[in-house]
Amino acid sequence: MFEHLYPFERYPSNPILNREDIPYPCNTVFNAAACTFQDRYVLILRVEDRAGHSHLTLAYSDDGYEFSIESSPWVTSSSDPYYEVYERYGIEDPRVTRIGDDYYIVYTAFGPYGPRVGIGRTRDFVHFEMISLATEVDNKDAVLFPEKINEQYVMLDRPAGMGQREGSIWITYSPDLVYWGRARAILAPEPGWGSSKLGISTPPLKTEQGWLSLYHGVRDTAAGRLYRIGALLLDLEDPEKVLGYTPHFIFGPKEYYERTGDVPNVVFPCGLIPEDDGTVKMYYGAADTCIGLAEARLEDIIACCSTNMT
Ligand code: BMA
Repeated sequence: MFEHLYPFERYPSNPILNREDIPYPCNTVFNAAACTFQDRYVLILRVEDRAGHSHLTLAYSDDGYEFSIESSPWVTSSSDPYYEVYERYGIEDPRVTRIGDDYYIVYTAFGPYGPRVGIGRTRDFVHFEMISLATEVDNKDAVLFPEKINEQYVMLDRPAGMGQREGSIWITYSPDLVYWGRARAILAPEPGWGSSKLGISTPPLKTEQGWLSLYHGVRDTAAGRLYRIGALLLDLEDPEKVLGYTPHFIFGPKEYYERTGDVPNVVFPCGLIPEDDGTVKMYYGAADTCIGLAEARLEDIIACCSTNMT
């Protein structure tokens, strides 16, 4: 009856990936980037090892539902002395954006100084070239736009805030993916479902109505944090302009595998794949323990972005 408020439908055989599917010992698999490459679906999995540090492992699929996982990690923390300390505790929560023939992987580098945004590139999903640690610490949840705007690369990120408001969504620009600037805040937490912090979840998807991204809103409750999902539409030419966002969450923890796990009550998408029939596949980490898949019609998500709409 209220389906239009919750456009996503879960894949009935969720979760699609569990720790048992990883062909080597690990603690969990969750928060995966998603894209297509050479007619196959690719997931860049965040796998947490038994020491509690994360790395990235590739999974491939012909249909987007059944994935086979590579037998060893693809990208692990950098051993380059220039980067090593900042990735010492792992690399987490990848997002992937294709620009031309290159696939840019934006992830959280985690080390003793705190989280930073890392950017790397691949053309073949074999070689991975590190480009930069793009931000200072206390920043994560970053995504790149799939094209330059006004000759600049554009990124959304989440520098931490102060006091009760722990983090908002910001936009920043770069000529070369190394030096970033002209940063501005575009969406802050408000009392309600995302009152503690907001962060971008999926890279912007170009639609006729604007750049569409999913974002997560976090609410601190007496029983811990709740991670839920909204959608955000940005102006195609000036992505600092928020055209609309969802007044309510459109996806949240409900099923047992989202409610129970290492971190309960978390849904955390990092990848959204558009299909030719107007639907999208959303891949999301569930309770920091496994990966779920949910599908929606793109137009239904956009229709939910009513706040701010004129
Ligand atoms: C965020 C990130 C995510 C994680 C989420 C819930 O801050 O660390 O990797 O899924 O918390 O634990």
